[in-house]
Amino acid sequence: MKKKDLKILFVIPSLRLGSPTKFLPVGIGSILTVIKQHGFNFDVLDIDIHNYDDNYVEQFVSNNQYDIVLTGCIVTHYKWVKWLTHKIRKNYPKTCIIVGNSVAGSCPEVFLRNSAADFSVIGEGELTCLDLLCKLRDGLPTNNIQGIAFIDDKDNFVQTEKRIACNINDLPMVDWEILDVQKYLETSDYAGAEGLVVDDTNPPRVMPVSTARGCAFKCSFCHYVFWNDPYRFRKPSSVLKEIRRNIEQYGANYINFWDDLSFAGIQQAEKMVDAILGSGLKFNWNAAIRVDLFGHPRNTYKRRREVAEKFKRAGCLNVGFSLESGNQEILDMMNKKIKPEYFQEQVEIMKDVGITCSTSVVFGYPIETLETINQTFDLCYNTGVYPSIGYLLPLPYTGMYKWAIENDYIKCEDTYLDSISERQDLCLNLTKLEDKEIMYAISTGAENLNKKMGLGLKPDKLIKTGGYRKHNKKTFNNVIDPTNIKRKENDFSFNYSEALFDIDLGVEKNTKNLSSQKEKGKK
Ligand code: B12
Ligand code: SF4
Repeated sequence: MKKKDLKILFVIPSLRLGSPTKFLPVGIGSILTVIKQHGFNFDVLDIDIHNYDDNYVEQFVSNNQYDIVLTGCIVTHYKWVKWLTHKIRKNYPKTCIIVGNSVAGSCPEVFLRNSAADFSVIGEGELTCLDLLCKLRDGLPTNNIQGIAFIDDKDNFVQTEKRIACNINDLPMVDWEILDVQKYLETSDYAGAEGLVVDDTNPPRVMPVSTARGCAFKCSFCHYVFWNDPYRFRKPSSVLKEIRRNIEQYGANYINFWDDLSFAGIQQAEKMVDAILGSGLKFNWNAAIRVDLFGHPRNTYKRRREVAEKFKRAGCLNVGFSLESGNQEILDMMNKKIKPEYFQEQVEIMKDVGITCSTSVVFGYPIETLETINQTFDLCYNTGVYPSIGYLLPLPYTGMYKWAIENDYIKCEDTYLDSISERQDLCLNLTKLEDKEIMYAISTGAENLNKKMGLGLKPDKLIKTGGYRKHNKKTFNNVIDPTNIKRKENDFSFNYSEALFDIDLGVEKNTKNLSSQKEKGKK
């Protein structure tokens, strides 16, 4: 393609079109920052923040020709991304289409064979994307670029050597000016800011910061793009530099640590909170941890409690950690490497120091029974935490996806991936229970928990299952013509955001918290 001034378009998809809460896209934002620093010019079609519907997108890609179009998102948006690539290809056969993130990287062959994309970028995107754009601009061979996959001239699937993970401290902080950052800030007011006390003098200004990449664990239902890279975390000084910028330039007062795992150990965590305390910066924040951080007896109770207190003093308002199941056998099958007791102890410590807890549970492992479902609800009740409830959603590259294929639950991967929505929908039932039985047990358990905890959640807020009827096909062998996909067949209307953020998270109500603010705003 050798061309000095490539015409490049980045498309930012919307996972939840029309959602009142928007999240700054950290992954694409980081790629755009690196590409810009290396002198590339590009346009951005930000579907998410502008809520462009499919007609608009279709018109846009039909009326505007580009040499290269790039996009990427989570694999649950597989069908839509396929649709987009085919729309581009239909109008402009020579446009090079590059797709990253798990939609392309966790199932590269299925994706490349069914979409109209030319390249899948696998794993970390910044350097691979830069390498690819430079080679395309200079007309150099692309088949030896690390971290990509493509279908060659002989129709063979080719996956190149893996790219070694970069040093995340060397990456530039995301340049949010590339996007409509003000609009994002206006619509991300409450994005994940659990526990934030807001009043007229302190309006929420929430921004994400990525402090770590990947996770030190490999649970059998999980996949993250940095799966094959070692767990890495940024130096506190680098994280704080970005937070200072966000406070000074954007007036941020709440930072979401947008990580799979913000802290793998107590020492790492303590170093970060000490640095926050020493920085003099005043902001609130939340982080993603595991139940073993403050719940595992490998550190004394006293030490765990001391570090938790420091968290609070450093401005932490909420930590997210997943119980997943109250049944040890299921936890073992998940490869979670935790015990339900850790959860109990961690919740106790966090509540003691005044930090709220968000947790999630996954129902639907093959050995799930009515009894194990109750065990999970009982544990939530005993600890006083209302969880984000979800079903096991086997996603590509996970142990449970492999299991579902081997056990004939997924017959055609492409059709299955077209059908999936979110974990709040029962997309594939791997248990011995009937669909109705498991759904009833879960909604009853949720309702009981709601009553026992006196939360007053309305039935539609207990768990969102609206998509079930649309996605309850048991066998996925109904192949869809990829050139003629209608978005509404798989409508990704938001639900998880509501399920997560609209509820009282089992927090002591000594302050005016977000849920009540939001309710007030609605009235
Ligand atoms: C923020 C977030 C969300 C936001 C997304 C909003 C947004 N605009 O970003 C919301 C809340 C909407 C969300 C929803 C869900 N999420 Co989420 N989310 C995250 C979270 C916490 C941070 C994402 C992030 O910023 N990562 C940091 C950046 C640096 O990484 P990245 O985005 O992956 O980008 C890199 C690469 O992917 C690649 N890349 C990305 N884009 C592009 C584009 C191009 C062109 C190229 C070349 C490369 C490329 O390069 C980037 C830099 O290296 C991650 C956990 C995590 N740390 O990744 C989970 C995570 C991505 N989510 C996950 C899941 C499961 C979900 C849900 C499916 C949960 C559910 N309810 O069922 C839903 C999906 C909703 C839907 N409708 O489809 C999983 C992904 C599973 C998978 N197989 O992909 C993750 C990894 C969490 C986990 N460990 O389970 N999520
Ligand atoms: S579920 Fe959590 S702990 Fe398990 S691999 Fe995924 S991010 Fe890590």
